This record gives sequence, structure tokens and C-alpha cells, in this order.
Amino acid sequence: MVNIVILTGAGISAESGLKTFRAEDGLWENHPVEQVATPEGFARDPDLVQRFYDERRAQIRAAAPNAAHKALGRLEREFDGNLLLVTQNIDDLHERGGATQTLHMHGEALSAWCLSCDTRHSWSTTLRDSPQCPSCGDAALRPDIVWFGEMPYQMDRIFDALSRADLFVSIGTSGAVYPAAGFVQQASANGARTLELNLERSAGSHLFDETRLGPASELVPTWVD
Ligand code: BJW
Ligand code: ZN
Repeated sequence: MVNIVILTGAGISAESGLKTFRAEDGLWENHPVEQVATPEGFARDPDLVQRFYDERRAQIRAAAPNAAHKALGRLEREFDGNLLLVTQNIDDLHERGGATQTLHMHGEALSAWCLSCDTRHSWSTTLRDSPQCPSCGDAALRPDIVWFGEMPYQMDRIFDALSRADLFVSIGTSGAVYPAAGFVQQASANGARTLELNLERSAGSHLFDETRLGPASELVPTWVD
């Protein structure tokens, strides 16, 4: 049985019209990271952070999956080995592209997390207008997002899959953020072949056995087929 682990980043959703983080006109240009993507920023100004994610949610709802998301959905249906699709993205474009098993290691934009009773809920407009937890009633909902300094989700499962991977593929990520940026080394050390599909060389490009440069909507379908 062949084991594949795929890691995706903001670059796979760029052609669906969602901004990446570190591009020149990227998300971090107009939104200082420490204000909108840290627990300290949220504690200081929760409304600012909620507004940032409200805007992102609206953009995500208006976006559609592109050929790269759809190719990975097709791969999940047709591949008869073990496949783990790990995304750093908080959008739901993998799901809408047909993938059913996506692991969102940095959380999900459309999910709300109650700090009072530790339950998760769909972040509907209703919830935003009166941000009370449907389970306990407390006004303690925060975006279900992994911010800097917080532990990404399901790391045990990811490291386990990386330790057994025959192939590791990284798609549309700059390799600037850990622990995801270290996955290529973990997979390599365990004997996996490693492939990078990205618009430009990432920070850890030299760590991959092979790099293919170009837009995800072209590279990913070609690789899958
Ligand atoms: C295309 C394309 C097209 C464009 N086709 N490609 C010093 C050393 C090492 C680590 C650290 C350190 N100091 C701090 C840390 C840890 C920190 C970290 O890594 N910081 C770095 C900045 C140095 N990491 C953390 O804090 C993480 N947690 C952690 O480590 O926990 C362990 C721990 C906890 C507590 C105590 C002790 C240890 C958590 C990281 C959370 C990241 N969160 C964010 C925001 C939330 C989600 C959201 O709002 O959406 O996640 S940051 C942001 O960056 C987002 C992304 O998921 C993440 C990665 O970005 P991504 O996807 O790579 O996007 P870009 O824009 O960077 O790149 C896009 C790429 O696509 C580019 O290469 C383009 O070329 C390409 N592209 N168009 C193909 N059409
Ligand atoms: Zn609650």
C-alpha cells in the first residue's frame, strides 16, 4: 500500500481569488500579524480580529474551488493507497472541490470555538450578530483558527502519517511557518520522496527531491493524472 501525504497552503487557493499572506499585496500587508493572528491580539481587540475573519469568511463564501482543488478531490476518490491531505488553509475549497478527508491544521474559518465549554459551532451570520455559544450561552466564541504561538491541530496524526509516507507533496506554501515548514525534512528522514509544486521557490525548496514551478491549477492536475 502506497502512503501519500499532501500539504497545501494559500497558493492553492490564490487562483480562486483568495489572497495569500506574504505576497506584496498579501493579507499581512494591511493587517499586522500580531494584531489579527495572535491570541494576544485577540485579547486586546476582539472586534478587530472578528472583523478581519468576517471579511475572510465573506471572501471564502464568494470563492469557488479551482482545477487544483478538484484534482485533489479526484485523487482522493481514485487513489487506492493511503492519502492524507493536510491543509494550512482555513477555507473550505478542498471540501467543495470533492475532498472529504481534509485535515485543517490551522483551523477553519467557518467554525466558531467556545472558550467556555470547548464546543465548536458553524459560524453563521446569526452567531456573529449575537456571538453567544449555542451550547452554554456564554459570549465566549472565538474564531476556530490556530494563531501564532498556538499548537496546530492533530499533530500526532500528521507526524504518524509523515513517518510512514512514501511520497510527500507540498503545494502552494512559502515554507515560512513552522511546524508545517518542517514536514519535508521529517518525510525525507523517514525515506519518502518529496515533491514541491509552487509558483516560485519556497524557503525550503532545496530540501525537496524535485520542484516544479508554475500555477497550482496547471501543476496539480498534471501531477494527479
Ligand atoms: C502559488 C500560487 C499559485 C502563490 N499556484 N503557488 C522561530 C523559528 C521557528 C519557529 C518559530 C520561530 N518563532 C516562532 C515560531 C513558531 C511560529 C512560526 O513558524 N513563526 C515563523 C513566522 C518563524 N509558528 C507557530 O507559532 C505555530 N505554532 C507552533 O509552532 O506551535 C508549537 C508551539 C506552541 C506553543 C509553544 C511552543 C511551541 C502556529 C502557526 C499558526 C499560523 N497561523 C496562520 C494564520 C491563521 C490562519 C489564517 O488566518 O488563515 O496560518 S499564519 C499564515 O501562514 C496562515 C498560513 O496557514 C500560514 C502559512 O502560509 P502559506 O500558506 O505558506 O502562505 P504564504 O503567503 O506564505 O505563501 C503562499 C505561497 O504560494 C508562495 O510561496 C507563493 O509563491 C505560492 N503561490 N500563487 C501555486 N497560483
Ligand atoms: Zn459554550
